[in-house]
Amino acid sequence: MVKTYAERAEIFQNETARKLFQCIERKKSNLCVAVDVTRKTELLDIVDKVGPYICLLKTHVDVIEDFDEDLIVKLRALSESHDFMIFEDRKFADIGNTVALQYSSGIYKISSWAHITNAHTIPGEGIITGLAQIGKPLGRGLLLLAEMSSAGSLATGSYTDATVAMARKHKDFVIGFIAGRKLTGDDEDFIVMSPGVGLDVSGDALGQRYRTPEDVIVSSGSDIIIVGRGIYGNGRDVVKEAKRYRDAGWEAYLTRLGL
Ligand code: 5IU
Repeated sequence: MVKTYAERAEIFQNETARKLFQCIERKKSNLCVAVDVTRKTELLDIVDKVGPYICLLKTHVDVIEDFDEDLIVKLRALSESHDFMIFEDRKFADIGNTVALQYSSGIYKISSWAHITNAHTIPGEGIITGLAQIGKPLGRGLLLLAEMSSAGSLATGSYTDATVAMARKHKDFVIGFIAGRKLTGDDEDFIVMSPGVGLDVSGDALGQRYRTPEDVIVSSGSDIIIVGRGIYGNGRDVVKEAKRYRDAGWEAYLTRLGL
């Protein structure tokens, strides 16, 4: 029996994972919007429009040219008023001591505002313990990059398996994976978020590959679809597209439950 988001929300050890699944259930949305734009006002405008339809906002804060503290204040206010969580797609990849500094310090102070962030496992387990030193006391959650959506990704096979093994050792802080499919059995509770989701095109000119929400959620057992340019790309009606992906993601989830 496939468990519902509400049932799984009760199982997680990690507070952020529990809150995210409660939010998904409340809003009937497994949609995460990835907004890769370079201006504060543009980012805030898109987030305000898509906010009602998403459970999670994915940011790349280092591409914002006019970044300042005020952006974080406003993003947090939108996260409260529209009821979504924030995932900074930082993809940490250094030794534990360095990532702890990158997570807590510098200009962005990611740990102070991002409920969720993510890390490559190439450095080994120290990356998790380093990030956990900062994130665990704040109740944050970490996703490990077990697979990538881009063509020719090296994160496959034994690399993906070793990533899952690392996650199992840190279940209080590692809440799941970025991957294209469910990687563990139903008895284990990890969240799978899948980027590379689009309904209209099959890829971009730089190696991105797109699959449909149905493929990702029904056939591959993923939990959350991550959609970027399919929603805010050139000439698109952001609200219309956000609703369309929210509906497609939820339909796919109901199909997976057999409803
Ligand atoms: N992203 C991927 N693939 C991955 C990982 C992250 O596309 O394997 I890890 C990010 C990059 C971008 C978003 O921020 O997800 C997808 O955006 P588009 O839907 O616009 O391609």
